[in-house]
Amino acid sequence: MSVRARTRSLTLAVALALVAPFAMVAVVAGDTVTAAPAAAHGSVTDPPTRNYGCFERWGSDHLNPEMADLDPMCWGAWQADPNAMWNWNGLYRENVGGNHEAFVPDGQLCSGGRTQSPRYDYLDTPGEWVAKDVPQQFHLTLTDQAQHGADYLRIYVSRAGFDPTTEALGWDDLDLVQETGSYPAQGSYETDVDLTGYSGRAVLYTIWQASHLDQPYYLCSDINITG
Ligand SMILES: [Cu+2]
Repeated sequence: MSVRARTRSLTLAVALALVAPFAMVAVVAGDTVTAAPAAAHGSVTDPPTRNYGCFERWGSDHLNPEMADLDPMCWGAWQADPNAMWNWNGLYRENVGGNHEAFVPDGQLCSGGRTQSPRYDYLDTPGEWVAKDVPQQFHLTLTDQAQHGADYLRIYVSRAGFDPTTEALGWDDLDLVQETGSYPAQGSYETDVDLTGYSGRAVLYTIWQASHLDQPYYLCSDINITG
């Protein structure tokens, strides 16, 4: 077993050990739908969320020292807590009752209000997150490994003047651009997004309200709107 593989196995073992008690609590509470593996949830994979993007670019190369120069925010995130990337699909809260703004404070939107702290906390850090170039109209894909279903996807974009390299995202930085209807349980939920009137560096913020229980996901994707 290579050093990298061993590190990864240990990381996964730690992650499972941490998650298992929560899964048991959920079962005791009478929830019968949490039988899916703890690691199987989902995220916006295109345009990729901060932690999914890091996983996609560096997951098989996360010990490469060049990451610090080539992708400094991912490097910082790996140093802070590698499980933010291994568990790119687990950035959720539970029992929010739709009151997202009450549970997720300004400055903590990309960590879902520091859910499972400190795992995802670094994702709130302003900086040179790698941004994907997108046209003003594009297709968003949310990958759902657990097939939870979706009550809705609520999609926001940061306003002109918001600079994700120097500011942590707050609710008043966002414009709501779309709320979808529900989706049946399946492997991905896709929608067209229209950002006519917006340009340049921005954060796309997606709330995925899963259907199997009250389990919303809070997902920051860095984009550069062209055209
Ligand atoms: Cu889930």
